Amino acid sequence: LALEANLRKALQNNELSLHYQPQIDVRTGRMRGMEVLIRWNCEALGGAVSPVEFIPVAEESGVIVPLGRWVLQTAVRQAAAWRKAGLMEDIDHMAVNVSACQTKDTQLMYEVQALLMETGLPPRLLELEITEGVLMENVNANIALLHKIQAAGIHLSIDDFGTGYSSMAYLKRFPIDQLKIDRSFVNDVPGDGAAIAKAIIAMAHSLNLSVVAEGVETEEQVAFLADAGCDVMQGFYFARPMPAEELEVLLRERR
Ligand code: G
Ligand code: G
Ligand code: NA
Ligand code: MN
Repeated sequence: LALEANLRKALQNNELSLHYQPQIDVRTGRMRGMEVLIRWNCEALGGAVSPVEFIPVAEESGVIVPLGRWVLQTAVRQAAAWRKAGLMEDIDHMAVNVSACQTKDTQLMYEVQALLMETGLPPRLLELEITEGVLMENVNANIALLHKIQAAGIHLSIDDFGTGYSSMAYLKRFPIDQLKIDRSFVNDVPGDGAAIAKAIIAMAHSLNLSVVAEGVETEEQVAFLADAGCDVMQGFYFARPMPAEELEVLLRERR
Protein backbone atom coordinates (compact mmCIF):
# COMPACT_ATOMS: atom_id res chain seq x y z
CA LEU A 1 0.00 0.00 0.00
CA ALA A 2 2.88 2.36 0.77
CA LEU A 3 4.27 1.39 -2.60
CA GLU A 4 1.03 2.26 -4.37
CA ALA A 5 0.63 5.62 -2.60
CA ASN A 6 4.22 6.58 -3.39
CA LEU A 7 3.96 5.38 -6.96
CA ARG A 8 1.02 7.72 -7.51
CA LYS A 9 3.28 10.62 -6.51
CA ALA A 10 6.34 9.39 -8.39
CA LEU A 11 5.37 11.05 -11.66
CA GLN A 12 4.76 14.52 -10.20
CA ASN A 13 7.85 14.23 -7.99
CA ASN A 14 10.06 13.48 -11.00
CA GLU A 15 11.23 10.26 -9.40
CA LEU A 16 10.95 8.19 -12.56
CA SER A 17 13.64 7.99 -15.19
CA LEU A 18 14.50 5.87 -18.18
CA HIS A 19 17.57 3.78 -18.70
CA TYR A 20 18.68 2.45 -22.07
CA GLN A 21 20.42 -0.88 -22.67
CA PRO A 22 22.36 -1.40 -25.92
CA GLN A 23 21.44 -4.26 -28.24
CA ILE A 24 24.36 -5.64 -30.25
CA ASP A 25 24.27 -6.95 -33.81
CA VAL A 26 25.83 -10.41 -33.64
CA ARG A 27 27.40 -10.18 -37.11
CA THR A 28 28.96 -6.72 -36.90
CA GLY A 29 29.48 -6.47 -33.14
CA ARG A 30 27.98 -2.97 -33.28
CA MET A 31 25.09 -1.48 -31.38
CA ARG A 32 21.92 -1.78 -33.48
CA GLY A 33 19.32 -0.63 -30.99
CA MET A 34 18.43 -0.15 -27.37
CA GLU A 35 15.76 -1.25 -24.90
CA VAL A 36 14.14 1.34 -22.68
CA LEU A 37 13.85 0.32 -19.02
CA ILE A 38 12.08 2.36 -16.37
CA ARG A 39 13.75 3.25 -13.07
CA TRP A 40 12.18 4.63 -9.89
CA ASN A 41 14.20 6.37 -7.25
CA CYS A 42 11.68 6.77 -4.42
CA GLU A 43 12.70 9.29 -1.81
CA ALA A 44 10.02 8.21 0.71
CA LEU A 45 11.09 4.56 0.42
CA GLY A 46 14.76 5.46 0.67
CA GLY A 47 16.02 4.64 -2.81
CA ALA A 48 15.61 2.58 -5.94
CA VAL A 49 12.58 0.31 -6.26
CA SER A 50 12.79 -2.39 -8.94
CA PRO A 51 10.24 -2.46 -11.77
CA VAL A 52 9.81 -6.14 -10.92
CA GLU A 53 8.14 -4.87 -7.74
CA PHE A 54 6.34 -1.75 -8.91
CA ILE A 55 5.13 -2.63 -12.42
CA PRO A 56 2.68 -5.24 -11.05
CA VAL A 57 1.46 -2.70 -8.45
CA ALA A 58 1.13 -0.09 -11.18
CA GLU A 59 -0.96 -2.54 -13.22
CA GLU A 60 -3.30 -3.48 -10.36
CA SER A 61 -3.81 0.12 -9.29
CA GLY A 62 -4.22 1.59 -12.76
CA VAL A 63 -1.18 3.85 -12.28
CA ILE A 64 0.28 2.01 -15.28
CA VAL A 65 -1.86 4.13 -17.60
CA PRO A 66 -0.20 7.52 -16.87
CA LEU A 67 3.09 5.75 -16.18
CA GLY A 68 3.09 3.88 -19.49
CA ARG A 69 2.11 7.07 -21.30
CA TRP A 70 5.04 8.88 -19.67
CA VAL A 71 7.45 6.09 -20.68
CA LEU A 72 6.36 6.18 -24.32
CA GLN A 73 6.40 9.97 -24.44
CA THR A 74 9.84 10.27 -22.88
CA ALA A 75 11.35 7.47 -24.97
CA VAL A 76 9.92 8.65 -28.29
CA ARG A 77 11.03 12.23 -27.60
CA GLN A 78 14.52 10.98 -26.74
CA ALA A 79 14.71 8.90 -29.91
CA ALA A 80 13.56 11.88 -31.98
CA ALA A 81 16.15 14.17 -30.34
CA TRP A 82 18.94 11.64 -31.01
CA ARG A 83 17.76 11.30 -34.58
CA LYS A 84 17.77 15.06 -35.10
CA ALA A 85 21.33 15.10 -33.76
CA GLY A 86 22.25 12.51 -36.42
CA LEU A 87 22.87 9.80 -33.83
CA MET A 88 20.30 7.22 -34.98
CA GLU A 89 21.60 6.77 -38.52
CA ASP A 90 22.27 3.04 -38.46
CA ILE A 91 20.22 2.26 -35.38
CA ASP A 92 17.31 -0.05 -36.23
CA HIS A 93 14.99 0.57 -33.29
CA MET A 94 14.39 1.84 -29.83
CA ALA A 95 12.40 -0.85 -27.98
CA VAL A 96 9.77 0.07 -25.39
CA ASN A 97 8.01 -2.43 -23.09
CA VAL A 98 4.24 -2.49 -23.22
CA SER A 99 2.31 -3.86 -20.23
CA ALA A 100 -0.83 -6.00 -20.11
CA CYS A 101 -3.04 -3.00 -19.28
CA GLN A 102 -1.67 -0.98 -22.17
CA THR A 103 -2.61 -3.71 -24.65
CA LYS A 104 -6.23 -3.39 -23.43
CA ASP A 105 -6.19 0.40 -23.74
CA THR A 106 -7.99 1.36 -26.94
CA GLN A 107 -6.35 4.81 -26.76
CA LEU A 108 -2.83 3.38 -26.98
CA MET A 109 -2.51 3.43 -30.76
CA TYR A 110 -3.91 6.95 -31.08
CA GLU A 111 -1.46 8.20 -28.49
CA VAL A 112 1.52 6.49 -30.06
CA GLN A 113 0.65 7.79 -33.50
CA ALA A 114 0.10 11.30 -32.17
CA LEU A 115 3.53 11.10 -30.51
CA LEU A 116 5.18 9.98 -33.73
CA MET A 117 3.50 12.85 -35.62
CA GLU A 118 4.45 15.39 -32.97
CA THR A 119 8.10 14.35 -32.87
CA GLY A 120 8.53 13.36 -36.52
CA LEU A 121 10.08 10.04 -35.47
CA PRO A 122 9.73 7.50 -38.29
CA PRO A 123 7.51 4.67 -36.96
CA ARG A 124 10.05 2.00 -37.99
CA LEU A 125 12.44 3.37 -35.34
CA LEU A 126 9.99 2.41 -32.59
CA GLU A 127 9.69 -1.18 -31.49
CA LEU A 128 7.12 -2.33 -28.96
CA GLU A 129 7.90 -5.33 -26.76
CA ILE A 130 4.95 -7.36 -25.56
CA THR A 131 5.53 -10.43 -23.42
CA GLU A 132 4.43 -13.81 -24.66
CA GLY A 133 2.28 -14.21 -21.54
CA VAL A 134 0.37 -10.98 -22.17
CA LEU A 135 -0.11 -11.82 -25.83
CA MET A 136 -1.60 -15.21 -25.04
CA GLU A 137 -4.06 -13.84 -22.44
CA ASN A 138 -6.41 -12.66 -25.13
CA VAL A 139 -5.19 -13.91 -28.47
CA ASN A 140 -7.89 -12.58 -30.78
CA ALA A 141 -7.98 -9.08 -29.34
CA ASN A 142 -4.20 -8.94 -29.38
CA ILE A 143 -3.93 -10.08 -32.99
CA ALA A 144 -6.16 -7.14 -33.91
CA LEU A 145 -3.91 -4.79 -31.92
CA LEU A 146 -0.77 -6.22 -33.49
CA HIS A 147 -2.20 -5.64 -36.95
CA LYS A 148 -2.86 -1.99 -36.08
CA ILE A 149 0.69 -1.61 -34.79
CA GLN A 150 2.07 -3.22 -37.93
CA ALA A 151 -0.12 -1.10 -40.19
CA ALA A 152 1.30 1.98 -38.46
CA GLY A 153 4.80 0.83 -39.44
CA ILE A 154 5.88 0.19 -35.85
CA HIS A 155 7.97 -2.91 -35.13
CA LEU A 156 6.89 -5.66 -32.77
CA SER A 157 8.87 -8.00 -30.60
CA ILE A 158 7.68 -10.82 -28.34
CA ASP A 159 9.46 -10.54 -25.00
CA ASP A 160 10.28 -13.36 -22.57
CA PHE A 161 9.73 -15.86 -25.37
CA GLY A 162 9.70 -19.50 -24.35
CA THR A 163 8.12 -18.93 -20.94
CA GLY A 164 4.53 -18.91 -22.23
CA TYR A 165 2.44 -21.23 -24.27
CA SER A 166 2.33 -19.88 -27.79
CA SER A 167 2.49 -22.53 -30.44
CA MET A 168 3.93 -22.28 -33.92
CA ALA A 169 0.34 -21.89 -35.18
CA TYR A 170 -0.14 -18.73 -33.11
CA LEU A 171 3.22 -17.31 -34.08
CA LYS A 172 2.23 -17.59 -37.71
CA ARG A 173 -0.89 -15.52 -37.01
CA PHE A 174 0.94 -12.80 -35.09
CA PRO A 175 2.24 -10.02 -37.37
CA ILE A 176 5.53 -9.69 -35.50
CA ASP A 177 9.14 -8.98 -36.43
CA GLN A 178 11.15 -10.54 -33.66
CA LEU A 179 11.36 -12.95 -30.72
CA LYS A 180 13.38 -12.29 -27.58
CA ILE A 181 14.67 -15.51 -26.05
CA ASP A 182 13.92 -15.32 -22.35
CA ARG A 183 16.87 -14.61 -20.09
CA SER A 184 16.36 -17.85 -18.15
CA PHE A 185 17.38 -19.93 -21.19
CA VAL A 186 20.37 -17.76 -22.05
CA ASN A 187 21.41 -18.00 -18.42
CA ASP A 188 21.40 -21.76 -18.72
CA VAL A 189 23.98 -21.82 -21.55
CA PRO A 190 25.94 -24.08 -21.49
CA GLY A 191 23.28 -26.41 -20.17
CA ASP A 192 19.71 -27.26 -21.10
CA GLY A 193 19.12 -23.66 -22.13
CA ALA A 194 21.37 -24.17 -25.16
CA ALA A 195 19.05 -26.67 -26.84
CA ILE A 196 16.03 -24.45 -26.15
CA ALA A 197 17.80 -21.35 -27.48
CA LYS A 198 18.77 -23.23 -30.66
CA ALA A 199 15.21 -24.45 -31.15
CA ILE A 200 13.81 -20.93 -30.71
CA ILE A 201 16.33 -19.50 -33.20
CA ALA A 202 15.49 -22.18 -35.79
CA MET A 203 11.75 -21.69 -35.34
CA ALA A 204 12.03 -17.90 -35.52
CA HIS A 205 14.12 -18.01 -38.68
CA SER A 206 11.74 -20.46 -40.34
CA LEU A 207 9.01 -17.85 -39.74
CA ASN A 208 11.27 -15.02 -41.00
CA LEU A 209 11.58 -13.47 -37.56
CA SER A 210 14.78 -12.09 -36.12
CA VAL A 211 15.97 -13.25 -32.70
CA VAL A 212 17.34 -11.32 -29.73
CA ALA A 213 19.01 -13.11 -26.83
CA GLU A 214 18.66 -11.18 -23.59
CA GLY A 215 20.62 -11.58 -20.37
CA VAL A 216 23.90 -12.38 -22.13
CA GLU A 217 26.58 -12.34 -19.44
CA THR A 218 29.51 -14.53 -20.55
CA GLU A 219 31.96 -14.93 -23.41
CA GLU A 220 30.82 -18.53 -23.72
CA GLN A 221 27.20 -17.46 -24.23
CA VAL A 222 28.29 -14.94 -26.88
CA ALA A 223 30.22 -17.64 -28.79
CA PHE A 224 27.34 -20.09 -28.54
CA LEU A 225 24.75 -17.55 -29.74
CA ALA A 226 26.91 -16.43 -32.66
CA ASP A 227 27.38 -20.05 -33.68
CA ALA A 228 23.66 -20.75 -33.30
CA GLY A 229 22.83 -17.90 -35.71
CA CYS A 230 21.23 -15.54 -33.22
CA ASP A 231 20.79 -12.02 -34.68
CA VAL A 232 21.02 -9.66 -31.73
CA MET A 233 22.41 -9.87 -28.18
CA GLN A 234 21.68 -7.83 -25.10
CA GLY A 235 23.11 -8.24 -21.62
CA PHE A 236 25.55 -7.24 -18.93
CA TYR A 237 28.42 -8.77 -20.97
CA PHE A 238 28.05 -5.81 -23.36
CA ALA A 239 26.51 -3.09 -21.25
CA ARG A 240 24.12 -2.50 -18.38
CA PRO A 241 21.06 -0.31 -18.76
CA MET A 242 22.34 3.28 -18.47
CA PRO A 243 21.01 6.84 -18.32
CA ALA A 244 20.36 8.69 -21.59
CA GLU A 245 23.53 10.82 -21.21
CA GLU A 246 25.72 7.69 -21.10
CA LEU A 247 23.95 5.99 -23.98
CA GLU A 248 24.40 9.18 -25.95
CA VAL A 249 28.17 8.98 -25.43
CA LEU A 250 28.11 5.49 -27.00
CA LEU A 251 26.01 6.79 -29.91
CA ARG A 252 28.53 9.58 -30.55
CA GLU A 253 31.53 7.24 -30.30
CA ARG A 254 30.17 4.80 -32.85
CA ARG A 255 29.71 7.30 -35.65
O1 G B 1 15.21 -3.37 -15.94
P1 G B 1 14.79 -4.46 -15.00
O2 G B 1 15.49 -5.77 -15.02
O3 G B 1 14.80 -3.97 -13.61
O4 G B 1 13.25 -4.74 -15.40
C1 G B 1 12.52 -5.67 -14.72
C2 G B 1 11.23 -5.93 -15.42
O5 G B 1 10.46 -4.72 -15.55
C3 G B 1 11.40 -6.49 -16.81
O6 G B 1 10.48 -7.56 -16.96
C4 G B 1 11.04 -5.36 -17.69
O7 G B 1 10.44 -5.80 -18.88
C5 G B 1 10.04 -4.57 -16.87
N1 G B 1 10.07 -3.18 -17.28
C6 G B 1 11.10 -2.33 -17.28
N2 G B 1 10.75 -1.12 -17.78
C7 G B 1 9.44 -1.23 -18.12
C8 G B 1 8.50 -0.33 -18.71
O8 G B 1 8.79 0.82 -19.05
N3 G B 1 7.23 -0.79 -18.89
C9 G B 1 6.87 -2.05 -18.55
N4 G B 1 5.61 -2.42 -18.76
N5 G B 1 7.73 -2.94 -18.02
C10 G B 1 9.00 -2.53 -17.81
O1 G C 1 11.64 -8.71 -19.11
P1 G C 1 12.62 -7.83 -19.82
O2 G C 1 13.23 -8.52 -20.96
O3 G C 1 12.09 -6.50 -20.25
O4 G C 1 13.77 -7.59 -18.78
C1 G C 1 14.80 -6.76 -18.99
C2 G C 1 15.54 -6.73 -17.68
O5 G C 1 16.67 -7.60 -17.73
C3 G C 1 16.04 -5.36 -17.34
O6 G C 1 15.59 -5.06 -16.08
C4 G C 1 17.53 -5.49 -17.29
O7 G C 1 18.07 -4.73 -16.22
C5 G C 1 17.75 -6.97 -17.08
N1 G C 1 18.98 -7.43 -17.69
C6 G C 1 19.54 -6.96 -18.82
N2 G C 1 20.68 -7.63 -19.11
C7 G C 1 20.84 -8.55 -18.13
C8 G C 1 21.83 -9.54 -17.88
O8 G C 1 22.80 -9.73 -18.62
N3 G C 1 21.65 -10.29 -16.77
C9 G C 1 20.59 -10.13 -15.94
N4 G C 1 20.51 -10.93 -14.89
N5 G C 1 19.63 -9.22 -16.15
C10 G C 1 19.76 -8.43 -17.23
NA1 NA D 1 11.55 -6.18 -22.37
MN1 MN E 1 12.53 -10.36 -21.36
